[in-house]
Amino acid sequence: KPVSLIGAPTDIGASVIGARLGPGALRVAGIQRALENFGNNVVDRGDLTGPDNPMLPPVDGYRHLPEVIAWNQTLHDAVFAELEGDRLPITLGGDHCLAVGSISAVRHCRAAGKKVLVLWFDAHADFNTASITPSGNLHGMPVACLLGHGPDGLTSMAGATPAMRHDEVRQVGLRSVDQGEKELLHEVGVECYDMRYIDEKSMRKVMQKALAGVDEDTHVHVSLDLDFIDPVVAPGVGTPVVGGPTYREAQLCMEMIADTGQLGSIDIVELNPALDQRNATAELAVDLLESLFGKSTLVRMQR
Ligand code: DIR
Ligand code: MN
Ligand code: MN
Ligand code: MN
Repeated sequence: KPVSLIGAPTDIGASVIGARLGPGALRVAGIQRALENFGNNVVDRGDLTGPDNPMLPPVDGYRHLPEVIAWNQTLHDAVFAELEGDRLPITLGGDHCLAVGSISAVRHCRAAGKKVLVLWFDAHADFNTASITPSGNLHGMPVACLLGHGPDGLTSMAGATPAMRHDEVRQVGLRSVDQGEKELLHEVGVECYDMRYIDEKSMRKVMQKALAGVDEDTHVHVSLDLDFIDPVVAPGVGTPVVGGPTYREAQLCMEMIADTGQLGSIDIVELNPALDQRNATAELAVDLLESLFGKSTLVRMQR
């Protein structure tokens, strides 16, 4: 499938600023050339535009809700257009609130009646709501919004509300979940693989479970929050959490997704170049994308 890069330079939902620089850093790390080297047709659509970050305190439990809605509507429309053109969109964030727009577009466009599986790689569950959030930051809420727990402007973007059923999302890498969020996650029944589970079962087992049921009729969406990876390897993020997956564990996730052949769309989010070390986290993101698109060391038999 031809690939489209869509820059969404904003930190409107984040706790610290800097993620607005993410698309530029990914381009500097050679994202387009890396994907082209795998024989992909890649078009860079450039950067979307939207409201500046006014850096205001929360209002009724949300920071910057109107601005977050505006960015997500714009991104939704851009991702939707690529999907309708039978292309594979990669959203270059930007903070993780943007996944509301991109994933709503995946649901909205599924004209083919495909099944959808969202693989959410993150240290955080991003399952807060206005009443339980400790921060008001909307990058901590996109999964809740997609499952229908959120403000109208963010839960209705896919046309149908909720955009996703709880069993269409699987979370990998969790190690920082707020108390209220932990309870809501359990109540709603989202399939989560936290770091303890990964340690006890291995990443291979986790990904076998996370990918269970994927067939030729499934659209797999990868939402990769770069704070998923251990901050020793991926320091360029706004909310690092110690005790994350290694480089190889993260790469294995991507390799196993590539093996399914069902990758349909991607978010690369929460890259904060202002906090990075010599663009290492952007370069890591490009490495992981190469693996997602099938880079492998040797010629391999499947399984
Ligand atoms: C925290 C941090 N759970 C919050 N969330 C982050 O503010 O809701 N998500 N950093 O990526
Ligand atoms: Mn996140
Ligand atoms: Mn996170
Ligand atoms: Mn159920």
